[in-house]
Amino acid sequence: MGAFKEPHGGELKNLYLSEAEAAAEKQAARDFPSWDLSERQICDIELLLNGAFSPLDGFLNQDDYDAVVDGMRLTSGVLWPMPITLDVSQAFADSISGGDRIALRDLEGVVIATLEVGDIWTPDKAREAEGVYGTTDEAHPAVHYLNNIANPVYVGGRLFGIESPTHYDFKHLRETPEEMRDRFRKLGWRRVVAFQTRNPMHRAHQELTLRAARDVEANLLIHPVVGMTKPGDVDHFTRVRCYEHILARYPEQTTMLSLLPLAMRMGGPREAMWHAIIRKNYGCTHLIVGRDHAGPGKDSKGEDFYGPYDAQELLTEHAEELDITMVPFRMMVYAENRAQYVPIDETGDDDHVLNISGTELRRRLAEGLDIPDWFSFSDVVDELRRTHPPRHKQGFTVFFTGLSGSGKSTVANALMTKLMEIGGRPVTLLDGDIVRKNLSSELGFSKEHRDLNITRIGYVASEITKNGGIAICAPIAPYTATRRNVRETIKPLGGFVEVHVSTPLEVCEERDRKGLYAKARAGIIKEFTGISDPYEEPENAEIVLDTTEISPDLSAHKVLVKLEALGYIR
Ligand code: PPS
Repeated sequence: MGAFKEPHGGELKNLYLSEAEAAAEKQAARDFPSWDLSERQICDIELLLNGAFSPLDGFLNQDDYDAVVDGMRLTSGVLWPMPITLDVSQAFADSISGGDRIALRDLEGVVIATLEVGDIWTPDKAREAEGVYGTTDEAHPAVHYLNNIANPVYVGGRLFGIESPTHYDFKHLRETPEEMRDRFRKLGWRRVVAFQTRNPMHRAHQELTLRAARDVEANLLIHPVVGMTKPGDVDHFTRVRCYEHILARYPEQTTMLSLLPLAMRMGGPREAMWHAIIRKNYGCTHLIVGRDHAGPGKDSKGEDFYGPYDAQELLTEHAEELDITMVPFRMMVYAENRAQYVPIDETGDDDHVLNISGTELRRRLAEGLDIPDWFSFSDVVDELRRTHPPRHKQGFTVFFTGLSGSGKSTVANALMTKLMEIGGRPVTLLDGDIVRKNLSSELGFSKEHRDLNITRIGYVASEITKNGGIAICAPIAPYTATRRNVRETIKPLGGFVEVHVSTPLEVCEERDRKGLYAKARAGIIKEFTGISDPYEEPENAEIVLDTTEISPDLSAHKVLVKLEALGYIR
């Protein structure tokens, strides 16, 4: 354990200009070329400006970038594992040169900082992926981001901070490194162990943090990431409410909760080292590093990207240089026979060990099943249940697709009435004709216009689903790719059930309720689906209904039965 220095953590960069300088710079920035920061860049810039990324004083220039990618160090020799780069479009890069000053704006157009442009270069992304993450497999979230979301050109240079990115949420829990050090100093916390997390905390986490703090005789900082975490994680609003409940369960005056607006890369060992340096900058003396710290999950062959203890090994290797001590985390499990949590390496053959995985927890939430007391605290579980209601309380979309005259609208109407009879959730019908009148009145029937029409329907349905309602859509939706996009937008927000109304063209044409087929055959209506325009048959619809032989009532009933089987109604 290294001797404690006061204040701990070494020199802290503060890249903000003084008030007067910032006012002048803001005025001058009106004439600078301007770059709108992405969500990740806003996270990075906040931590650059407030010193959490000390010793960096801006986005990396090319020689530092090369040194970090290849050797995990800046050119000065200081350990720095993660390339913090400003990625911009080719067009923007072409409009600036080294020595220029550029304005960096948040999503609302507020100038957060200016950058004195240093190097401008096109990185070899495969080399960056291999060097930093040890893989070019896009199943790794950071490699996916690098290849598909990040812009192609990097701009390095010094930053001049004008104002901190705005946060409207949990202001009372957001400390800068300087504020955090001040608080530790004021409270006399000479040794502080940080706990990094991107998940809700349950009893096992509390047990292990308490043990870690006791073992190294330190106070505890719960320091969850609230910037960008792994896609699919529990949203930070829910998590922070859970952390607030759990905080109340630590012995008084021992533990603090503060939020870290970091954009994680899920970079395993290198990310663990980055986390350690950041926590040192916040004034912590220790960091808990567990099994598979900042792990990205499985690669495209189903193998782990990193070994479970690679992160601990890397930190051990560089322990001398790090100026923050790792507390290796032993996984805590519940031994039912002892009615207590114990480190897994202290369990024996006689112990009956219980565990609930993240996947199992999500299943129990989705199905409204019991989550036992030994696993979590009731107020934490209540909080999770509020934002992860069981399926019968979630919103969902029923998306009918089929030819004109196939019976979509009639079945959709029957379904709507039956769902309203069941009650409990508001039901909205987005029928083809209704939408074309109220949402898409300017659109025709070209592929482009049909796609736009379906995208709009998908957007409205996604909002309804997100807010717990039922959306019934009944457009022709002739294109597979567009239907898939709608599915992918809605699926993470609730249920999505595609119903292919497969009534054959001959039957639809025979019915010809609106006389449109006759007009299409006569060439009076152009681009008519099934006659002079394509209909791509769905391959993965949850339900296929041919209304030639069955009534609308029975058709709607079949949809209800499916919704019941999936758990969306009961
Ligand atoms: S799409 O392709 O999903 O955007 O079509 P949609 O919004 O469902 O609109 C289909 C209704 O518009 C009438 N109509 C046509 N349909 C297909 N092709 C052409 N060219 C066309 N022109 C007008 C038709 O009444 C469709 O209604 P439904 O209820 O499907 O019969």
